Amino acid sequence: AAAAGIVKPVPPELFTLRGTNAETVFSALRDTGRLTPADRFFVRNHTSTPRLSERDWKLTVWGSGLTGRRRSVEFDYATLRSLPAVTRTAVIECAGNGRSLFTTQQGESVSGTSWTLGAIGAARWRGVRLRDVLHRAGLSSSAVDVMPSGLDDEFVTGGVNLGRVRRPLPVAKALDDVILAYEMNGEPLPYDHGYPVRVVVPSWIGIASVKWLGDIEVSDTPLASPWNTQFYRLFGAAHPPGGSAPLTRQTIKSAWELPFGATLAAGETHTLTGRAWSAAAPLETVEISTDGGRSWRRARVLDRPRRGGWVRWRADWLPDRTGPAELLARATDRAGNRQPERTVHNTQGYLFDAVVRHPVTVV
Ligand code: MTE
Ligand code: MO
Repeated sequence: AAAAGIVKPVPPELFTLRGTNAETVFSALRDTGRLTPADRFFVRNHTSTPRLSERDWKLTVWGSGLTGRRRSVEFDYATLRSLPAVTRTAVIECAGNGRSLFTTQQGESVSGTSWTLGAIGAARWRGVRLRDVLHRAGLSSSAVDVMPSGLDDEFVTGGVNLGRVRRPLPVAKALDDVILAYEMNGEPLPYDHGYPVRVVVPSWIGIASVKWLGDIEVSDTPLASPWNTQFYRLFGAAHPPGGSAPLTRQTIKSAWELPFGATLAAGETHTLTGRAWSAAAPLETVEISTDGGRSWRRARVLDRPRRGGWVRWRADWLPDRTGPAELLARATDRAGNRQPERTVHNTQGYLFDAVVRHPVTVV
């Protein structure tokens, strides 16, 4: 199948199309390992995937947060590749992953792309440390914010041109674990995931991980863009007027590798699988309930938990009654974060972390 503005094939057994985006069918992860193959990795495009070439590509690092009189430094692709390389596994998850559940599960209305739970993937990213690039460019001790911006088309919404996709990072995060990646799972980045170079900001919401990187503004005064002012804050009655502070870290979730509304036979033991992840700390436990949350038992966690990665889990279930049923899973991490029963509403539907009531039918 072809999708507007996405280069890779997006067959319906692997992806659900949502506007200019493709959501991974969560149950299609069942036969994958801890890393999500690029051909199943969700795509979130504000406009469409540009087909850039590494020969013409360059990165411009500029702004008042650089030292000296240069205030603008260019890196071509070969120079970037000559810097020390690092490899890191990191999840990229859209801030709106799970958004449709505000409506289907909590009866609340929200705006934005109507993801279920498949706006997430985990990959092994190879590239250079943003820290190394900033130091080579001449980072000043007075720098406070660093703002990568993409080479895809300017984003126009409601008749207003918001410019290139860009979002500031505080310099402390930029110097910590952020990488400029040129490989995904041992291959050059696919076009849809930011070829030739993207930012990867571990544990932060997906918008921070700017694709098709073109320039980085380094500033000695705070920077803003629509992606940290009008979007990616919590708005609504339960939040400060004007919204919360800009969102940074992702939250905690779990999901069954089973279609919503799957049919299961009564009187048979089913080995059910899923995944759980938390941005704050390694996963501790995954509990499941098949009686609507009255009783819980532990699922078997199959992977060694790591911060910023997900674990696969497994649980057997022998349904004894036919009819509609709900499967619940609840993740807890080592910092004591646990999925709540409800997520506090926010109008743009970010950071849904509540226990999902996954509908199935027993026949
Ligand atoms: N970077 C650019 N340049 N343009 C975009 O539209 N989308 C962002 C981010 N980086 C985006 C971008 C959002 S909202 C998310 S969730 C992630 O990329 C998705 O990364 P993926 O498409 O590789 O899965
Ligand atoms: Mo996103």
